[in-house]
Amino acid sequence: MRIGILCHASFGGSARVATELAIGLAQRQHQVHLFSRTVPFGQWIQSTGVKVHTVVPEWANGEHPACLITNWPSEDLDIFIAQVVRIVAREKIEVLHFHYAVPFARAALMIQRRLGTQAPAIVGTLHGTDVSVYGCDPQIGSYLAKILPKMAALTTVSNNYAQFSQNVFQLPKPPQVIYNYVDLSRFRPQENRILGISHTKPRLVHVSNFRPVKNAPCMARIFVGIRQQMAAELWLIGDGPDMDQVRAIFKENGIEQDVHYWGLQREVAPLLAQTDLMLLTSLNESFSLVALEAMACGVPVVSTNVGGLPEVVLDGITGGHFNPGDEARAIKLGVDILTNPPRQRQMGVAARRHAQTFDRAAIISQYETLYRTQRLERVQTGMMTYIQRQPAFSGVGRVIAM
Ligand code: GMT
Repeated sequence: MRIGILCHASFGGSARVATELAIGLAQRQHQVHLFSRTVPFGQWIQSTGVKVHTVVPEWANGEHPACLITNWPSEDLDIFIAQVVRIVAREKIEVLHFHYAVPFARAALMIQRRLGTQAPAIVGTLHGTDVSVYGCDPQIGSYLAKILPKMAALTTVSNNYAQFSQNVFQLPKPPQVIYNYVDLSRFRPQENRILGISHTKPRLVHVSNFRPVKNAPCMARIFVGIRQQMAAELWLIGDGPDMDQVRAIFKENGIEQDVHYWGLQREVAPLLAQTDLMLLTSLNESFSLVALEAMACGVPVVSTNVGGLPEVVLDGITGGHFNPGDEARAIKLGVDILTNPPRQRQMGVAARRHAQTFDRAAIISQYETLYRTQRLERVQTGMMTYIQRQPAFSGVGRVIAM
């Protein structure tokens, strides 16, 4: 098939899901065009077979790679839409799939209008704060509620978010659930690693863009609480606006020497595989790609029980849940797991096993099936429109349509 994918360029989950999907589809011999405002993650591996089209050249991109840029300058959006229209028409792209509703739902509607009957089937995937933040904004939310039902199909990344999205946008039916996925050959447990052997102290890890929705200061206070009960170290991967507050908490409590800052990392798999427990404190998560990636590396996860997280982290099996802000519970969970190596290992094995249900190949096949269904429906609709427009067949067309 000839497929177009619209996505953000940031280090966030929706961009990683979209770009991995593009690469996976190209590996299956589909012709794939990826459209983004700037080059995803600041670089693109040419050998992937995916054709990348951007609006802003890398040298002119002054944005922080961890930032999700949703309020594009109108000029950029206009150029983006014109570029997609031109390439969709030239390459006869059959399915266009956008990831994250802002600004792509609006762009998709403009593209649909420009191309008219030549427009491809348009699929949209709702990823997270496009629903929980923008969807709940009175102005933007009501606009999205009007245009999202005009798409051929909508998907989202967890059952929880399918219900949430339907409620927020008053959709006639919930979006189809196609989970996020993980490459189990890249994210895998480190061979022969036994807690406490490969490194002297139990090692926790937190990965995020340190934005308020991740509640990173709460994560810092939980680590302080764990450190008051046991020796441990913490790896922080990623960067963002709340990092200064996180550093200050460690400094105030005199445990800076136990924290290692890795900053933004393109490849987190080898780091995750060297840790013993992931700690996530999000106030909302449609899914949490980092939780899945840690589990694929055999690392249990202690996380808040919000959004789609309980579908990824199984409470008491692959880690533990706590209510947002319940730091005492989180501290207890962390200490109980890290002071019991057999339980930590048992949870790690269960985490790897559960991660296998989100295998990359199986999930990409679900997107392929969706595209084929939507392409077929588009052809049938096109044929019906053609038949109904022919004077000789107008009566017959009506009968068939019935
Ligand atoms: O929604 C966001 O704030 C950013 C978005 C992204 O692009 O990283 O994250 C969302 O999409 C990811 C991929 O589907 C999910 O794993 C994250 O849980 C989700 N973030 C939130 O819901 C806060």
